[in-house]
Amino acid sequence: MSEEILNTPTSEEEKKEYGADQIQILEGLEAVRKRPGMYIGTTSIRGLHHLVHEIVDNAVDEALAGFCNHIKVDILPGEIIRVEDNGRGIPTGKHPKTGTSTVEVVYTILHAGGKFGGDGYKVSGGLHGVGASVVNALSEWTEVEVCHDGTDLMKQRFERGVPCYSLKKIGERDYTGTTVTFKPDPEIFEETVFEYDTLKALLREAAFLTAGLRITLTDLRNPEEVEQDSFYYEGGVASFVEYLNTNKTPVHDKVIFMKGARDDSSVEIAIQYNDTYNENILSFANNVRTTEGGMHETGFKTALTRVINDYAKKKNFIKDNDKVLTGDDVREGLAAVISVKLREPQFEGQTKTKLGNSEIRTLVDSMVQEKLSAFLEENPVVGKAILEKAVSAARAREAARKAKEATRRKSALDSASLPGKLADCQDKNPENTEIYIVEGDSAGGSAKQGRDRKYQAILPLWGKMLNVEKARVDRIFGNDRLAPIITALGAGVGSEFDVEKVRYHKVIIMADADVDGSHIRCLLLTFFFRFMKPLIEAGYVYIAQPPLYKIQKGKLPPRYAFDEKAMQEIVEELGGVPEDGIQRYKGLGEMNPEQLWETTMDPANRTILKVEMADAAAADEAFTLLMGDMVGPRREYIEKHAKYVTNLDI
Ligand code: 0RA
Repeated sequence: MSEEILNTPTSEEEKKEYGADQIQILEGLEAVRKRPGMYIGTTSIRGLHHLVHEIVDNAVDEALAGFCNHIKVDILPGEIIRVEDNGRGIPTGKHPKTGTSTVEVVYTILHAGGKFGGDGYKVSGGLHGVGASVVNALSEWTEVEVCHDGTDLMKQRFERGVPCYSLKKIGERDYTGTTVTFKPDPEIFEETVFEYDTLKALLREAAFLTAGLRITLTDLRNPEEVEQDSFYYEGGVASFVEYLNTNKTPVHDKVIFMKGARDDSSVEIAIQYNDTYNENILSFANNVRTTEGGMHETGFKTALTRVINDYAKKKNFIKDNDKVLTGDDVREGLAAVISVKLREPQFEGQTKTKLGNSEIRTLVDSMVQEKLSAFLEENPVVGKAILEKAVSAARAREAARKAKEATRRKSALDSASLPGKLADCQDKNPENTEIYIVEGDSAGGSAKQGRDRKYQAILPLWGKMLNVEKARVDRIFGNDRLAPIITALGAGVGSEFDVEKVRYHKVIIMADADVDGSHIRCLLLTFFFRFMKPLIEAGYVYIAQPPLYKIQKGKLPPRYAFDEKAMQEIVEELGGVPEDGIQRYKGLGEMNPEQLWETTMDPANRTILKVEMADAAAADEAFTLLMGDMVGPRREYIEKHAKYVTNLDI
């Protein structure tokens, strides 16, 4: 076969068409580069990771079709990503509509599946359903290597989406598959350094959702410290639920798995109750996480509540027309994964992560109604354990309602009842204001003196902190350490939390850089995660970064460093510093108000880290391990993952 051009137009007629197509394609790529946000949501680090998701999704589709069982993702030096699969290989022949190869179509035409369908190529759900051409357009360069026929190894290179040459043969190979290598364009992305842990969480999730698929992630950026993780789950979503309940005590031994299908749609659900008080439901449509929920979640919740209430009545746990179990009651301690596949997913909502297809609601509802009722009938021991859990949740709810009413009445009498320890700011516009939650009275005192009272509020914490993981909402109200936070933020708590009412748009946790400080940060994050999740989702939660070292050389202004490495760099830069010029802070309390302001609170100098809840499953695991009642695994975890624990604090 000729090395050159597979797509040379043959007749004048075709040539004309080809020209017009080519212009359209270039315009398409240009549009993507002009408004990348429209296609991938954001050009932040999240957008950067979306690119990998998008390319991996294409390979996962090949696995779902049954032709691929291993996907390798490598992070190469220079922040380059390589995704290799052992599928059939993207078809390399001439595409009937364009005259170019199908490979070129897939990588240059927006929504290749929709418009240029045919040839068996279907566009994947994708994170935003955008496909490989968008990744290509937003990459400095992309190289695609394909072996489709088990003989010829073909390659095409693109720069900023534009082909450098047509698909050409570069060698021979005796197995099929597709390898895509790309370097995200620094002209487009604000951040181009990949986070190993983020990709790891993403790929683990993808492996859970495709039973029997192996996905291997390898970080080759530092040849001296190659990191690798490999994921393979025979049990699919059932394994996922087991994973969510790692280190929790299940209420029943086995995960309950249900599946069903109708027309072109299918649904798989796995559930298992644990003895905590929290619900953890993860839903997916075409392997894309639907954080905002949607029709599949609604169908599941409605059916679950109905099935459990019917079963409770049948077993005389509750009487007819007696107090029914609410949705919250039947979901207390529930870990569930809902995965639906459908032909034309409609993604709605603020972040386009809410599934809008109403036909899915009825499919999920009737499947759960049928399968879960049958399961409970056949497994009365499990059924009884679940009912006991739900009935005790209902009792606690009643107690919580009474407790809430009591606090509401109190605040109604005294409308300006802010916590006594709170030093509020003058500005009342939440967009301008921040609140520092400070560990320890002495640090709290320094913060109060050092702050800019116009827009900075200080809330010192004291007393014994409640272990949030084990707590129910009713106990939160009685806790003297968390109650002031709830009151100061002024937006309620739990299911009543309303992020629109929050009094500060920056909630900054400020604690020491030591183990105790780390514990406090973790507790507060757990509390926000469990009871004020929208606060984290809105990006309002931050971690302050107080310095660990002060470096003073002669009469020069003092310098500050967050860690030992930075300290040594400063010492070097200053050409050496006498030993007594280096002070290591043991705690925030050691800094005077001016120092605290200068290093940690002044927006002009400080570093604060925004808390992202990118992966609720990972956070849930870490929180549980760190704070759950299983001491053994917890210690083990901390010892093994000391590094990750500090990451979590970020
Ligand atoms: C459609 C048809 C065929 C392969 C693929 C798509 C395919 C696409 C991607 C994207 C990444 N990896 C992939 N692997 C395969 C083959 C059709 C046939 O040979 O009959």
